[in-house]
Amino acid sequence: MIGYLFSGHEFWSASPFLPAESCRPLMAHRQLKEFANCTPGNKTVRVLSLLSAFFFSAHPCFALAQVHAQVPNIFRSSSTPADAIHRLSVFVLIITALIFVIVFSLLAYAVWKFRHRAADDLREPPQVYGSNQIELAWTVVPVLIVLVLFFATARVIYTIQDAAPPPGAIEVTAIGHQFWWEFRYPGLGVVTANELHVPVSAPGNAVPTFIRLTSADTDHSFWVPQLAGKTDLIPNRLNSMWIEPHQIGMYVGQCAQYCGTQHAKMLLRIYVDSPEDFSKWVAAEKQPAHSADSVAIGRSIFEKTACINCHAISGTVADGHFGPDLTHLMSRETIASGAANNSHENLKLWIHDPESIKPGSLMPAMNLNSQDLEAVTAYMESLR
Ligand code: HEC
Ligand SMILES: [Cu+2]
Repeated sequence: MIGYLFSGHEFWSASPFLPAESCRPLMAHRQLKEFANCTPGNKTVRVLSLLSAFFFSAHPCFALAQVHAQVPNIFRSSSTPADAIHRLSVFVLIITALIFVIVFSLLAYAVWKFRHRAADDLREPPQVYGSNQIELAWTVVPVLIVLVLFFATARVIYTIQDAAPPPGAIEVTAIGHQFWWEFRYPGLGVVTANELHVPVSAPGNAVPTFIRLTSADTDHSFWVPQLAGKTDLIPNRLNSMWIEPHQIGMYVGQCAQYCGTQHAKMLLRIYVDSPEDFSKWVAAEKQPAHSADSVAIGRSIFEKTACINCHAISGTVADGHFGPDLTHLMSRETIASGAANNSHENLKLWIHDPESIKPGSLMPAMNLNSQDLEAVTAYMESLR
């Protein structure tokens, strides 16, 4: 059990990131029974360990989602603030583990050494009152330990929160929506959703990304464990945080503050690109929407339907901001905030009936007939 907790794997695995074949829905009934039979101890202990085994093996799967097999991991930090938090947590863990070992050894020693013996005369042992030495020792030592933990934590909090953006830092505004993320790069003129791209920060050429966070509706929380701690997105308030990733790759996270029905399907992906890839991505995102004649029918249906009240596509009349910007929809690997892969089938299913992918999503089913649905999907797929 302890192993499970500290592997940081099972517990944090956000299933939509796992390929279907690695899905292990729930520990099979038979396995649970075997587990119960091989667990020693009385009934209560058995029931408790059974429950915890069940809880930690729970692994809900969504057949629709088959993307990267990466899972967030709080023990594999890959960014300056996350490294500092990780070092601090190991430090705290070592100190508390030492206290645990010392206290439990003394306790075990006392229980053994002073156990009841047949020859005991049953008199009270000597009672010690008012020993300044003992009382000072058990007051001062814990106070010192708490002070050490307090200052170590305060130092990390201050170094992270007081960091000023160096020249050349990337600036992003993240806006939480029920149940998706809006990302704006005010300095670069880019607007996107759910999948954040940032450049890698190499030693000697630090390019951190500073993120200002707010919300359009309820409270959300931005959490990518490998890159930084959690920061809440609160309406009418601007919070801030930063990341400085050292390794190219894709990092996953999720909304860490219950924000409504689909909170669990409000997933985050951060793509840490090489500087060249990042510039290429920015250049492509700045382009207005690609417009091909072959999808003119789909485009006109899109523009004559309520879609344009909620979605923006640059270079067209669509200028809604209730839903994600669709200008470069196809540059994203997932749709609906990581709830499904961005494939032809999923896009069509989403436009036909968002509830089937994300029950409770705030996009209504638009009831297009099958011809129109096909045309609008083709238009969406032209938005590269
Ligand atoms: C009432 C507002 C509203 C209308 C009308 C609407 N949408 Fe949406 N749409 C949303 C919201 C909100 C989301 C994000 C849902 C989520 O992820 O929880 C969304 C998500 C999407 C996505 C996925 C985008 C992404 O990157 O995740 C696509 C594609 C999409 N809508 C297409 C359409 C099309 C096509 C129409 C018209 C037929 C349409 N929408 C009509 C609100 C709307
Ligand atoms: Cu949320």
